[in-house]
Amino acid sequence: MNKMVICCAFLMVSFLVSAEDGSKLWLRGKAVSAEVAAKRQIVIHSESIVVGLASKELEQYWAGSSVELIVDKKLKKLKDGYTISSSGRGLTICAGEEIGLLYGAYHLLRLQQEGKDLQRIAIEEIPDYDVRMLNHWDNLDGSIERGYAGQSLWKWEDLPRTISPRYAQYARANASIGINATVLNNVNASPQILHSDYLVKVKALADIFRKYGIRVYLSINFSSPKILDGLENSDPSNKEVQRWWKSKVKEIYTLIPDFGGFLVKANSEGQPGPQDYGRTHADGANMLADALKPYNGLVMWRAFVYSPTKEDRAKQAYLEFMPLDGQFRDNVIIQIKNGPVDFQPREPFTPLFGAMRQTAGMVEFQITQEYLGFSNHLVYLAPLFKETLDSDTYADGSGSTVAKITDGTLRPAYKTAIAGVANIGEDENWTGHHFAQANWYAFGRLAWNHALSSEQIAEEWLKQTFTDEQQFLKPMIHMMMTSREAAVNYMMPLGLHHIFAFDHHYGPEPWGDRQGGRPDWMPWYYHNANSAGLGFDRSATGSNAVSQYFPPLDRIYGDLETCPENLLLWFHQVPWSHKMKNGHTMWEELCYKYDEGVQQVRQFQKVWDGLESHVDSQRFAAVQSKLRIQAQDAIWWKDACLLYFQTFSKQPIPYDIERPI
Ligand code: GCW
Repeated sequence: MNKMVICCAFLMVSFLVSAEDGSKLWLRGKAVSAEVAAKRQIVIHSESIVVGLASKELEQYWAGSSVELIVDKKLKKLKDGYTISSSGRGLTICAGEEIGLLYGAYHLLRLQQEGKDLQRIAIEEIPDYDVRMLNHWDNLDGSIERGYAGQSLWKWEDLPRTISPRYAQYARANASIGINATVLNNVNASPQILHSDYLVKVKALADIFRKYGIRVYLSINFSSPKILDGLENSDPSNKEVQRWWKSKVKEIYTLIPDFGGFLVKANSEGQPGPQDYGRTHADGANMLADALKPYNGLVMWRAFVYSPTKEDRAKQAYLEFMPLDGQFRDNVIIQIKNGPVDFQPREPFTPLFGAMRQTAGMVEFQITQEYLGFSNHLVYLAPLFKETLDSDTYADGSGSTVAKITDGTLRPAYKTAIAGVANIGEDENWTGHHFAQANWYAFGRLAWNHALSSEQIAEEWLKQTFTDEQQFLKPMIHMMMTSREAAVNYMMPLGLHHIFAFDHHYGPEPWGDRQGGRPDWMPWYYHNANSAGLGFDRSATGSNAVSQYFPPLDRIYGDLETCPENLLLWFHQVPWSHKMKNGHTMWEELCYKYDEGVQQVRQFQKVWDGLESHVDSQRFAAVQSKLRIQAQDAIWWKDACLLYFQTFSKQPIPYDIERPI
């Protein structure tokens, strides 16, 4: 073979391989043949771009009977949802808003891809949250804070003149799962994003996303007036500052008429905020809310605040925000992380949910796996999301789940919302790990309908992304469903938290101690290992964080005997010899849990290896090598943590578990 031929052969192979890559996400429907298309009609009655898109998707991929798409503005109760019904003549998708037809079209295509029976359909879908939003922690230099899937998708240098095809692909993927809002930039926000030069770039993205029903939001830096335009300060009570925001907001809406609003991290981890001028979070949020209100814009004001005071970090958001309850404008929503510390493998829900009675609150989840093995570990997050959403706050009596508190059921709100910190980057497969795509998918599906089960979402996703063969689905659903608990087991079982290596948060470092470092950034602050035991005493004898929960949770969490064992070391410092429900001592149980995590990942490897014939070679190999890393990391976690904690427990590691290396 001459060089040319070899080269062509190589190109052919790489073309074939890349045809099997993960770039298509869950959208793998096959284009229908002209013959099939000729047999059915897709009927629309609207000139709108969104409806046109819905019809185009169906034209291309829908292999069933004819479909008629109808917008009926009277169908307000559907919000941006839809109905799908079948009759002798075919199917009808009805929606109160045009975007509902696009969502309905994707629903049909999903059913088709899943191989569902499409003979008789009667579907009504109304989304649980008004704003279903991704938060990108993307910096203007292309890096992503806590991003593990390559650089940012947004090519700020090239915008607005060069438009990457991935912008539309991104929007399409989001629309297919009902995500309708995106915050483009990091909450640690550069003031530059509000510079006119950047706003035209933002507009270019907004123009693409609009077709898919997605509104653009921006994270703002509270000091923008001062930094960008040299105002004396950025004090929210300064009239000039208020005027500055009003005119900035006007400039934005002139370019982007459907702009969503601002996301704000203020007086948190060194970011500027109203407290710099002796004002409150409410003063700051309301100033922005007033500027946005004429355009129906929203302010998502984050409650992720803590500082190295004597007060338990887990209590600080509540302490800072509760006194402000009732002071926020109706277009402000307090964006609250699911747990009170920071996206740990397991946390109880943040007690602010339900406690603020006159202020809208929304959940912020982290889809990117900052604390869950980056894009190396297979950790399916739907069970974690559901754990928070289904948690009963007891705020309005039993049944006041976080979901019902935030979706408007128990606390009617101007707008309801839910956010997930995105795990998306420019990697070919978008999310680094092929299975991390499932977390993007699951977030969107739960934001639409939080009653869906994690299993159901896993099954849908697997069928669309891989195959609907039962021999593949059964073991893989099981793997996905147990993967979060496996990660908890090998990283931080029994309610341990934040014993990660400093700053990057990848591996274990329970021994970590930096001279001069902030105590609330040191692992010992959280694990409190000593000869007496292990864990953070948040009961009445300790920080009394339990008192921030409604009865009976305060008592349940506060008592060592009734506290759920999976949160034991979150709420209590527990003696090494404490008897667990299964008869083990706490120390033994810790050992067994770490070991169980390792064994679970080993099992994941075996299962995956056995499924080779069901998966294309490229994705098979990629996942296989990631699982290898995960297994090694699990052992690393187990050995490091057990050997370290053993220096305090002074107990042997049980002989029936794998010995530390
Ligand atoms: O989890 C922590 C991260 C920071 C992040 C911060 C936040 C964007 O380690 O990187 O900053 O939370 O949520 O603001």
